[in-house]
Amino acid sequence: MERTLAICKPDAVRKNVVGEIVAMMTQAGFKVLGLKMIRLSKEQAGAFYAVHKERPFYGELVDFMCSGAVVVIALEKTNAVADYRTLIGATDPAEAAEGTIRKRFASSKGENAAHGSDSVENGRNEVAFFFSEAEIAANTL
Ligand code: 3AN
Repeated sequence: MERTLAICKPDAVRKNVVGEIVAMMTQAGFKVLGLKMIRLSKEQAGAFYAVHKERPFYGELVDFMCSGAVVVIALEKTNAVADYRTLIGATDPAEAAEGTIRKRFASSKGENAAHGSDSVENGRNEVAFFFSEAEIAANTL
């Protein structure tokens, strides 16, 4: 079993499509280990996206992720990281395949509806960024 972190970004929350996105996850066979709506601080968003610090869009990305509520979701499945990347689709919605979350709900490369961890190690670390093991254990009793 593998874990991955999904985030419904502020654009998806504003469009009121969180339920549809979660339904796409569960229909694709993912188990929800944890789910919460939160408002990220600049510090939290900056730390979460620290790997992108040198990229030209970093400031814009951090501001966007703090611009409204997000829904963070810990998912579990065999091959969760790769399978969830397939389900969300390409970063640029113009290149995202039919039936993917970003094809359905993203408006641009920046406001692209959903986040997904990009490696097995990041999947574990990003889930731990938002959910304690005790919290996940309590959710799965
Ligand atoms: P992905 O989320 O598909 O793994 P990354 O890792 O290249 O994409 O980028 C992380 C996040 O940074 C993206 N989800 C997106 O919100 C934002 N981003 C990527 N490229 C751009 C860009 N050219 N302009 C604005 N934001 C971007």
